[in-house]
Amino acid sequence: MRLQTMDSKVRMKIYLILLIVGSNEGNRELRLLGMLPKTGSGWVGGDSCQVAVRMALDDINNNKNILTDYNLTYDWYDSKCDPGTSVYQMFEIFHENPPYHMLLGGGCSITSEATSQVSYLWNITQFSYGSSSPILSDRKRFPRFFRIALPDQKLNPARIDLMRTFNWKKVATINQALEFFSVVIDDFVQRVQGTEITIISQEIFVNDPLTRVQNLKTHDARIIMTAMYEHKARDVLCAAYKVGLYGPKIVWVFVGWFSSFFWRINLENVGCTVQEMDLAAEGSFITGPVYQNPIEERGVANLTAKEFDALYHSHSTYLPAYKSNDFVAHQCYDNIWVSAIAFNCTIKRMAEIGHPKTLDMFEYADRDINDIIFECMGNTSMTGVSGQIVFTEGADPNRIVKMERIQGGTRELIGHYRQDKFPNGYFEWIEDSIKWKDGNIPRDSTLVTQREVKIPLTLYIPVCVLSAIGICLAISFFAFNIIYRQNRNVKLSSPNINNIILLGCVLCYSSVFVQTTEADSSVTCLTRKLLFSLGFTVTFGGLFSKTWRVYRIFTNKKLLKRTIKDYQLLAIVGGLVGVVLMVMILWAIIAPHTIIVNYLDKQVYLIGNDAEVHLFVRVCHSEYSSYFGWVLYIIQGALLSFGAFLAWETRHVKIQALNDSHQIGLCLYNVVILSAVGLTLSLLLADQEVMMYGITSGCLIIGTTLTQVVIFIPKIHAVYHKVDTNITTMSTGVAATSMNNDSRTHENEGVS
Ligand code: ABU
Repeated sequence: MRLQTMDSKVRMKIYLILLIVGSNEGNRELRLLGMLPKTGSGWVGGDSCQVAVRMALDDINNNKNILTDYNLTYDWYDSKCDPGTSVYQMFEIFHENPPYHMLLGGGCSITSEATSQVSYLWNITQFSYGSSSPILSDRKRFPRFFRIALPDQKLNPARIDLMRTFNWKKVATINQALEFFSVVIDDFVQRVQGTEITIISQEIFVNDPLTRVQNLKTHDARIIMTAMYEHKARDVLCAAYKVGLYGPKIVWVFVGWFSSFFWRINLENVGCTVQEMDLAAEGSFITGPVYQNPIEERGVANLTAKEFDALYHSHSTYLPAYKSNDFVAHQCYDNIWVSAIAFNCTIKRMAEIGHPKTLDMFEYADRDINDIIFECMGNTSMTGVSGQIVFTEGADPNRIVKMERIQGGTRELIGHYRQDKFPNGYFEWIEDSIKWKDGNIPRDSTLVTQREVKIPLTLYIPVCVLSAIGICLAISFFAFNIIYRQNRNVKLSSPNINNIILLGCVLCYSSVFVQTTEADSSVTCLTRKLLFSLGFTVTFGGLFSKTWRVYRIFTNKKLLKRTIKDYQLLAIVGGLVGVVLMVMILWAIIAPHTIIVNYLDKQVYLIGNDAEVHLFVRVCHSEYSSYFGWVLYIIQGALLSFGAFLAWETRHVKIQALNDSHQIGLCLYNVVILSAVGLTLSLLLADQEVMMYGITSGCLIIGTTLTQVVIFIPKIHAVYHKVDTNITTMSTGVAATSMNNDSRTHENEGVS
């Protein structure tokens, strides 16, 4: 009977009449008051519950073995899943109606919490059929409260095992800012402490979850545990759609007591279409207890769960619209039966102790009667259509957890988690029931793999082969120098210095064997620089020292008679090498090289939309490398400038075997062009180590090869074509002379 406001005097008369009449056997009324959420938001399964309540009342009142001589009645009000409404209505009804023996509800935890903190003050026991909040287990706060539903934190072991099953180690949580949901999430967080699972983000929202959902996306959350009422779940999914946090890689985990198609209904004020909500919800997991007795057994009502199911769905008051919340029916049915058993126990107990009243005469002042009801409730143990029901304090039952998944827009059963089995729970999956998109299990985060950039063999080998060919060429020129050392052309071209030049070329070539990546020691770091710097210095030092000798002789008459010996030129080269070595040694001492891992942020490759490859390179780093590098550049630049000057000054010495000025010009041209190209490209390709290696090595091989070819080919040509070695000069007014007639010493050591 739905309670309407009626004149209190009339009600009082009815009450007195009922009290007198009710003392007659068979008419004694035991009054239940139920809270059924039928409107509002949160959970509104009151209608689905009420059908089962009617069935239970009929079954109990027609059963001669229970509450004999008593009539169990049930009044209800719409709690609207709202705490304020629930308390206000309860107060009004208690005030205006004859005493109730028990308060049944709420269907929502927030109404149970609000009412059970005051209902005990009326000396009334409260028994909920559907409240899942963990805090309701707290007897200090809710002294006369029992419930039949499994608290939501009991689903957490199944959720954690779900993560283990699919190797999800990173999880985010989001909950509505209610104590109920915060406690569920806190329990989850505590349970994962010390496991391999990490909480990457914990979001809490009061009203609009949009910014929190955005934050989940920012944290790259993929697996998201939720705790909220279903209208808030709709807001969350819509927000997820709006921020793009949906698709096959996103896995939401919702609770099982949401209505069947919670993501598709009541979308008027949500701001997303059904299609958008379908996209956002697809792939979500739903974990909830099995609400009906999984064992085919007849309980106290002489019904199996299946038989009850059939009767429920064929009941005259059942409407198809109740389907979305009809999971609660078994608990509602058992809710009435448990109350009846507790009342039965109370009646007996009162008779045993010779209580002056019978139970139907209960008034709110009768604390002692409520104590008996409470004690009887606590001792009740029965098999119902929802399963085994016991009320051991602090021991919520370990029910089987049902695992569902939203697939193809519908909610499909995929398995069960047997946490009823001691000691550890395990999954019983329904074979092939999970349909992952493209057969891929989503990852718990973007898969970031790191790959070292190495110089590929396809580049390294050709570069090394070219370099080796260059070295062979240098050795060939060296052999030529040795074989034809008595040849006049070779003699005049300073073969010793030429060999030094070749040594420099070999050093330059050798430097490309040392890779610029995969640096593994500071020795490797210095080696390439050392080889190149020494090679460059020796090559151009040798070349320019020869030219310097020509310059000295042909720009100064007095020196025509004076000898400039090879060892003096070698000393010059040695001096230059010494300077370079000193710089390198100081570099190694003052700013030793270390190996650093350089992440190439601009080079992140996406594999599908779920994996990234981050490239890194191991390179050499020295704190003052730019300073020491510039010192070397300056030395080499000065050498080149001086060489250019000498080449220019000796350009009129017209004996090929003697004067390399034209070849030097060509070499300088090459070096400058190649250096410019190399430097520009290396600046442009700062992060492209492989490309850098290829370009610098290429420039080096081309430059070195051109240098030795330009220097030596004319000499080979002169030897084979017997070119005349007469010396003339037209520079700076020095008179022409003939080396052939003038000095034997000159012939022995080239120009000296
Ligand atoms: N029967 C729905 C459970 C939700 C709640 O405890 O509020």
